[in-house]
Amino acid sequence: SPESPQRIALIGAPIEVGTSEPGALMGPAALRTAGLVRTLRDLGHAVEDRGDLAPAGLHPGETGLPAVAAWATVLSEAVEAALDAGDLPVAAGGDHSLSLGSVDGAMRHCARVGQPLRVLWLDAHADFNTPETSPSGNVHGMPLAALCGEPGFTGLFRQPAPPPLDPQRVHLFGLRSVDAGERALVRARRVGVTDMRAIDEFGVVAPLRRVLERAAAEGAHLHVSLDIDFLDPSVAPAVGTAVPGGATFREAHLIMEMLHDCALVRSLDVVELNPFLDERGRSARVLVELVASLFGRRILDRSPTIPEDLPTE
Ligand code: 6HN
Ligand code: MN
Ligand code: MN
Ligand code: MN
Repeated sequence: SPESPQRIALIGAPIEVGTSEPGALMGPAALRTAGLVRTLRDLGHAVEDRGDLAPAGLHPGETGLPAVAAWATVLSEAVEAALDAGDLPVAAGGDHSLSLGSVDGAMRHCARVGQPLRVLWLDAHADFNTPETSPSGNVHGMPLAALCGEPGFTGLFRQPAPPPLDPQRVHLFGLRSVDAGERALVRARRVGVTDMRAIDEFGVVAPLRRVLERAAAEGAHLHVSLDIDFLDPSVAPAVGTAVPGGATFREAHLIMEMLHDCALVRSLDVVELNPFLDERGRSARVLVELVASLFGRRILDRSPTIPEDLPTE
């Protein structure tokens, strides 16, 4: 049931090899300072803080594909092991290239237990560039393309690799900045999309409900990847790639409550927090608030199944 306590494994990934804007490696520390562990424990969960990962043999300051691959490997191993042990892994970043590892780990776990994997990507961006289409060359704009098996990423994943992620089981939510090359790819691969235009027209509830119903119907493992730039920069300024017109706090909060109520979320990334750009810890605190809602904090106890969600008393 959605109310049951979880065993949560917090996995810090202080990684910024995927971006050209320094500061994201302080993300895990800022999330801890903002009370991530304490908040989840106060909700009744058993939280094990596994500390920060550090790929063996990776020299500080090393960049490029070898560094990205080293991070993907350690993260994949940590997330897969946590899932195999029945824990719910929360990967705290760090830039969005960390999802190369976390989603890869979830893919391996799901392949072994025969469960379909669905990915909900809360982000201003599609992160579906390839080295060919990328205007910046930054790997944090490419993880979904790599995970979905696009060419140009040889040597990134540990071998043998599971079959690539099904792009039609990926849903981009909050999209408002897409590069020309990735736009064509997102369409050709038929990635699911709820962009800001759709959210403006229909709100977050109807589109998200559809995504969750599909996941529930196939008994999927839902992996949620929360990029802080999903939020409007006025809500969460600690972001290297700010795009105006993002989700409000209330929209994000409602999404998290719906994700909690659906009880399908089995792994989570919290990425792209850049504490160097924050205002007195505000963005880190916003993220902790949102994670708390995803893990069951509610304003008042109420049934999640009241028809039309109207309060009855
Ligand atoms: N992120 N589409 C841009 C690029 O450089 O490929 C921005 C990517 C941002 C990635 O926010 O995780
Ligand atoms: Mn499982
Ligand atoms: Mn992203
Ligand atoms: Mn983004």
